Amino acid sequence: MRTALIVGLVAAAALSQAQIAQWNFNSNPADSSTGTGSITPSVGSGSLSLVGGATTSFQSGVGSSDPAAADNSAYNTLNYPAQSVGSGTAGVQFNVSTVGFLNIQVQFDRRHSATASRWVQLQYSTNGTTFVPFQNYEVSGTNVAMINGSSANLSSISGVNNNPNFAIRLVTIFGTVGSAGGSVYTSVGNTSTGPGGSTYGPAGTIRYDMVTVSGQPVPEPGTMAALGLGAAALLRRRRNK
Ligand SMILES: [Ca+2]
Repeated sequence: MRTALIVGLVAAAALSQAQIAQWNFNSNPADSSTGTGSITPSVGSGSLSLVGGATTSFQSGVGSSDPAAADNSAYNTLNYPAQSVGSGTAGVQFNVSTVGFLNIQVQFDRRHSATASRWVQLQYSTNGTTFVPFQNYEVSGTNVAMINGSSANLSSISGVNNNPNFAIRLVTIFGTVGSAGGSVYTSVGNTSTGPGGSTYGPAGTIRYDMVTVSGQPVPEPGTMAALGLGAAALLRRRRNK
């Protein structure tokens, strides 16, 4: 058992989490307006697209985890489906190759306006076309401030490792206060515990910033060999005791 623990610690040290791609949505170079920005990744490479009829503009990202001291832009999505239509279909899609990486994780900051859906869902794809629901995120209370560090740990999904077709979607879904699902969107501004919420509207906005895909580099063959030799040496030493 002790040998396995030591080998595990050595392996973990060799495989620390690294950023694969990140979008900070800021203009590059910075300009004087948060109403402009960029959809080119600020770290790594990948592409971004809109799904289900959503549209976007750039808006201020102030309050997000973006360390930019000035000109912090965010990706402001709107034109979501009408009430009771299209749960899980509209939002934004990020395509990022995970070739060379495993234990994939996703992190993002978000800000829902009062009339937006209080629920978003992260979906993942291993082929770029079929998307699988993975995790739901609600807004707490009627909070319309930036919510930083929403995350998904996809390390249990081996199919997303080392995959050139990996993609995620962040889409709005039906849900009531405290419970995803059902047949209606519930707005952030709806303070009742019942379904619906007369304030929900397609013009409600969900603003994203610091969308980050990270993973652990797949060990080089040399590293694997060294780990294997280390394990073998430890096992030998243990057997000789
Ligand atoms: Ca930003």
